[in-house]
Amino acid sequence: MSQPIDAFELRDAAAAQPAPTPAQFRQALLRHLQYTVGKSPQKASLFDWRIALSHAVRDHAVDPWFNATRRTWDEDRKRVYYLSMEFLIGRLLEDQAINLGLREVVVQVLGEFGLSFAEVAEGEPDAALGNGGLGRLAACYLESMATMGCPAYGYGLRYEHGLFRQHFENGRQIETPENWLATDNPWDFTRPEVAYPVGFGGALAEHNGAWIWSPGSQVLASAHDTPVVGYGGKWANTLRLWAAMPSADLFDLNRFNAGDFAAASEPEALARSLSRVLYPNDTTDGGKELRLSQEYFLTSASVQDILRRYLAAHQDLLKLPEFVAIQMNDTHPAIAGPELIRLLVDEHGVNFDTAVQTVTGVLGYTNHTLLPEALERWSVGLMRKVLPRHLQIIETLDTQFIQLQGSAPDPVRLVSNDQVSMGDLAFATSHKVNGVSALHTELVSKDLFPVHNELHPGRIVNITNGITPRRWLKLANPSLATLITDTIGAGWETDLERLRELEPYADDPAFRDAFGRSKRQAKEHFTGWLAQEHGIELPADALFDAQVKRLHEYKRQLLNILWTIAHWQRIKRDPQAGWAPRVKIFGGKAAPSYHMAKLIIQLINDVANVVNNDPETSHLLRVAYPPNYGVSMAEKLIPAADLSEQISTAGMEASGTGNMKFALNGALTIGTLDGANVEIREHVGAENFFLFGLTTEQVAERRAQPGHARTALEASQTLRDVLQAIAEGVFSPDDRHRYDGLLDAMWNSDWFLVASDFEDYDRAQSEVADCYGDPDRWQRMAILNVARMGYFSSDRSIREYMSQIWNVESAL
Ligand code: GFP
Repeated sequence: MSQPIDAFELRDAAAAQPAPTPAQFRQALLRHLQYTVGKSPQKASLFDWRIALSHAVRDHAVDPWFNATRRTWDEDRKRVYYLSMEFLIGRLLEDQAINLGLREVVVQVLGEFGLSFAEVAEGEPDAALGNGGLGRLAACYLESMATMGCPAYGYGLRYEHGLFRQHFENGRQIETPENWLATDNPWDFTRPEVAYPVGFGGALAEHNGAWIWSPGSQVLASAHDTPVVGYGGKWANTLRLWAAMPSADLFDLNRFNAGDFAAASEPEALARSLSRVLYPNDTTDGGKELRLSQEYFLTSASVQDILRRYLAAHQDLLKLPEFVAIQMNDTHPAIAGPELIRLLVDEHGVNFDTAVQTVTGVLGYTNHTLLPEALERWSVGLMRKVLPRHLQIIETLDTQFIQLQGSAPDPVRLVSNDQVSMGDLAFATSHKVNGVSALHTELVSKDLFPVHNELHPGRIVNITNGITPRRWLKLANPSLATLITDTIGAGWETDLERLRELEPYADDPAFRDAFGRSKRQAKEHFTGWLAQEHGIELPADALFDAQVKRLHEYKRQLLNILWTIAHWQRIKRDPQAGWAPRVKIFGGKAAPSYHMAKLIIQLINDVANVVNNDPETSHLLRVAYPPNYGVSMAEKLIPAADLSEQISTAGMEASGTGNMKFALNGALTIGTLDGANVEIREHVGAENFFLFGLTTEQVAERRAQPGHARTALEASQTLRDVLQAIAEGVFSPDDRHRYDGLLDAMWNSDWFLVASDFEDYDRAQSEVADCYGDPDRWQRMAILNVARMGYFSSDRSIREYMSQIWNVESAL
């Protein structure tokens, strides 16, 4: 008989593993190279080294991970579950090495083999499991939860192809599948034993007053875990990603043997499509059904896993809120409410009203946008087809919600005009709803959910977004991070308010010089990479003026490129006017079916083509648009930027987090009073921020004025000249009419108020130029920006979530 094994016989995981000596780490690395990868150092490729190194680093993550998991069980702690369709985690190797305190030893040991950490790490594909701010926020929050010792799981989907890969052909965006899983993913722990059936469609039947749902089809959700280690390696949580697995019977062996190979695999392929891509094009009915099914797939598997874990240690389901907090990242997982109610009522016999109360105690909902297009609405027909029992539950919730509104003549409905409103549903089933910046939360209360807010005062809270300083300063900007540590000592990494200690140095010429040198290093690092990777050469002594984010009309990349044209025209008119050389950097993807956003991308590339090849101006103005913007490009680009463009139409950007990353890395912001710009400006000081543009109230007033676009254009000769050049085909000589639609929108609708804000933006841009011409002043402002960004650490945000929404304590 075998001896029962205490897993921790292997090692006492509670005892912190001492940092390895270089000799020990070298041995571990070579062991993995030989026994995990099967290569000798002489024959190993960079790929082999990276896999071996990832395993050697990963080994150090396992103990804190075991330890945290075991302690959470032993101490019966409340856990947080963060449900998100996106986790934009990017690369993990350097991130984990930093958080585990291994970076120096890795650098040294790789050096012994003639390798640099940067070149080895560069081969890691970005886990592109997200699109923009929402997904990157989820990744920052995971890291902060681990750093703060908040017991938590991230739940998401393991998209085989993530978001698409972007490249440009004749300036146009072309999408191809992302292949991040094509080779070994060393961070992935496959858990084949953790698999849940998720049902779709089928029929409902009543039996003795209870409803029985018999799904028409089923797909298995199979778990893949990645440890998320906090800074200092004291705690680690789990990111659990679900992959869709067809159940074995979906493959038709008989048909296959009869030679009908494609048909034999079709049902299997369909099942797998659930975790193939993020954001399938949902302009078709099939696309919509797939998207809703993906959301349910994520939610159902996660909720089943959460209940299984809870029931392993408890019996009373009504105490769920004491031990479980589920955060819904936007409306995508909003089906969690009905799903939990369904499981409590149909499978555990809980009374409906009690189930609703319990579920509401568990759920929280973060709203990330006021844009109607992003507040999901599913047609009742689709819902009935895919999730008939959930629709029934939602209809009951709707009836209750109407009753709650008493005699209101026109009550807010969860289901209206044959559509289910997932925002209203998420609100109705959560005990707390949060906006992501002070301004956004105010608008959520006033404009989006005024009725809910009146019925449930106090349910809406604000938690301004944050970013992790480990990834966005320590990892991304080693030269600045080192300067900071040399100046104020270590510790700012977990106590970002300590950056305040840099303030007095803003007036110290020696520090200003060192600060300038660190910016220069970051610029050289970025331009070196850009030249090598994309063949784009940029002068590192120019002002780097960057706008990198998802392409959307409200974010107004158009305003930026129109101003760029105006600037070019001015330089051409007066080349000797002492212009400071500028590089306009753009980055970001457009949704494949978003025509106008794709046209704006093309315009940027067309302008780049003309401007960069103009011998009169190319030493003074360049436009760079490296394709396929993502986390690892951001890590190089953001530290290199001097100016951060945060120029959305006021009232439309919920928060922004890129704005925080740039300011923390010493870029000055040119921005509107929108999202978290408002708070950034308050923190860094109005005098250290280039403000322009209409306010949220003025935006509403302006939009109500008939013909506002034409009026604004008539008042701006500069902008008219720009539009004229576009209309004449200066940037599209092969197709003069390419931008007719865009010009027509500028003259006749201009919903995003590009024309209305143009002149003031232009004024702010000349202030930028003046200020950049005074390096001492610029440097001082940049240093003060860095020093005053402590508030925007995601540790602060997570602390607020823990106390205001999750009611959970740190285990550290
Ligand atoms: C969305 C919002 C942003 C916000 C993030 C995170 O991201 O304003 O900062 O969510 O809350 F729009 P994107 O759609 O911009 O990526």
